[in-house]
Amino acid sequence: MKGGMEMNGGEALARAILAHSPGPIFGMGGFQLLPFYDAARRLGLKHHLVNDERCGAFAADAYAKVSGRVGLCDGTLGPGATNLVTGLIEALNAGSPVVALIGDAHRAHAHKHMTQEAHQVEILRPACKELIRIETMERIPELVRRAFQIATTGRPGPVVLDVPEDVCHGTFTYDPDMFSANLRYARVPAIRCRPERGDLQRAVELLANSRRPIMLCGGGVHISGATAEIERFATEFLIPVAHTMSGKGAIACSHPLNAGLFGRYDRIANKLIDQSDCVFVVGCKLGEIATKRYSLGLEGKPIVHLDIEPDEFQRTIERAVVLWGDIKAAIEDLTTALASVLPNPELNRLLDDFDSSFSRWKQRESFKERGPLLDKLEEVNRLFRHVRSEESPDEHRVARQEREVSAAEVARQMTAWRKSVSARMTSSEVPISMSRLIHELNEAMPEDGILIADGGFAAHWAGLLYDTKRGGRGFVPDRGFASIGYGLPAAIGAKLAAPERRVVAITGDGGLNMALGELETARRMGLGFTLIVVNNAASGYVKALQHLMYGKGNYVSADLAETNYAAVAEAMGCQGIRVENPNDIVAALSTAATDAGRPTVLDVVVTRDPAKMLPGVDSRTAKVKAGDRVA
Ligand SMILES: Cc1ncc(C[n+]2csc(CCOP(=O)(O)OP(=O)(O)O)c2C)c(N)n1
Ligand SMILES: [Mg+2]
Repeated sequence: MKGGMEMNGGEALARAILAHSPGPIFGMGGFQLLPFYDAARRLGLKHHLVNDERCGAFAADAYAKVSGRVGLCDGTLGPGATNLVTGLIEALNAGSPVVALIGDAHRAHAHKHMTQEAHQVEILRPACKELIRIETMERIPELVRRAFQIATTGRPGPVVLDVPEDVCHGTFTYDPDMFSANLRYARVPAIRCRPERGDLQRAVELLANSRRPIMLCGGGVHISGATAEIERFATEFLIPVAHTMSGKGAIACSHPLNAGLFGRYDRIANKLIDQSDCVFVVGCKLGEIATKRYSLGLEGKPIVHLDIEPDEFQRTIERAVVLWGDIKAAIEDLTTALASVLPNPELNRLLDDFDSSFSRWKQRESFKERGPLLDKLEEVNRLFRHVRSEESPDEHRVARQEREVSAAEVARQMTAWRKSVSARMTSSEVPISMSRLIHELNEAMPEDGILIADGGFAAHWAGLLYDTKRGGRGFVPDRGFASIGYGLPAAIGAKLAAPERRVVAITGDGGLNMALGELETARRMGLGFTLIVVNNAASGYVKALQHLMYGKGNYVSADLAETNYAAVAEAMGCQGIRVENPNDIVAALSTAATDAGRPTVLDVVVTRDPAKMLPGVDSRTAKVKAGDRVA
């Protein structure tokens, strides 16, 4: 081959990845992939050692969620590879574009009890969107391209590249042209597709005639980058927006049409759904929590369901008009199509104005004398009235008027709800209440701040009460798999994805115990984020459920040792601040913000009373009644 480049497989992997203008890689080495790490060093690929590969996958997932770019992670043969499973399933269920590289056994010796050998391909295959085993050195560039393409198209997801030791260590002569890449596949959504026209028309009919529609938005909105379009659509057609934990930020929480979280815990949204006459589900899987275990009362309502993944249609709701396509593209189309059938309020206002001014003018003496001019104007006005009735058939006009009234109700109800809980949100109780903590976060977070939430009840409290101040993914929970242990590694990924933005993570003490080693990673990397530990000395959600189901005192494997995580953080070279009094939260948050070169752990001592741990009644343990405590 003329001008061929001889190199080992590890270097070919590194060059093929580099061609995609990649972000950081999180992983832990082993013998099989050594040539890859060496090439990464030589070629300037940013590789960061983590202390647990699962955390590397979490960091890659959060990097992808925040940046929209492919998150990268790796692990060695066997335990390194199997440690990735939990993080990969988060990315799979959440639709995050991730590419994971794993070493595998030398094919000359596989199946002879090679050290660390396992059936890793079989173990990982159901944990990812696609697993590609690289069997020939020549195909490394092609299969890396394939991995990026699969990760970023359709519903994005994680792709595993399984690389046998001999493929990574062997050498081959490559044509330099083989290391090309289409950068479209470096981020999501790589390709947008639009719903079919007939389906769009059916959706328009349902929405145009609805008087109390509501949108239910999930994380798909963020994957598509559709928040600006959602806000415009909701505002133009007066549709309230409720959201899941992952869908928070579909429109800003502070927007007057934002109805907050719906599902297991809500403020006003579940009631609005009950009262609605048309539900528009957008990029939302309608899973257990979103539907209060499939009891949200959607049956029998006209439903429009928009998703990039057709498998989601008819999974939870039998009958719906389906819009199969990219959310941003579909909402654009829907906005145009609805505008063409619905009254144009601006035009109607103009025509109404003319009509009433004209009625007044005609009474004037000076006008009465001018017969022919008056006749002409009379004719113009008749024409305008005709345009107006064509423009807005009666039923559409009435529907819009009712939508105006019900849309205005949303902000009023939300204000009333906030008032009803304001005493709890500002409570001075010690130990600190979760509502007070989130209230202070709401005050302190900048408009472009990012709040990461761990899988325990931190996510439920923050999902319910944290208010984003602008549209977009400002709240990053791991609701794909809801594993605990996500908060700290996800803060690492998020900070690398958006170094200029304030990153705060909120985690349980149990969740932090699971990932504690990554404090060392974050300090080594010099990352200035804030980690709030909700310190209840308990596996709190589990303890609260045991309390509800088996009664006071009947807890098992629910308590953790009292630990001072501020001291732990200091011992690990980070800044640590212990917060026992709610009045100290503000100062602690601002001290944390000033340390740009290392993480700060805010060890916040919260309630130890299992009756107060959950933000509301979990419908799995008791029937939710009107007037139950929420927040
Ligand atoms: C890996 C994993 N194991 C178990 C669970 C079940 N689980 C949900 S919440 C929770 C309690 C976690 O304790 P902590 O992190 O301290 O959060 P808290 O509820 O106390 O705020 C557990 C064990 C889980 N989500 N993930
Ligand atoms: Mg806890």
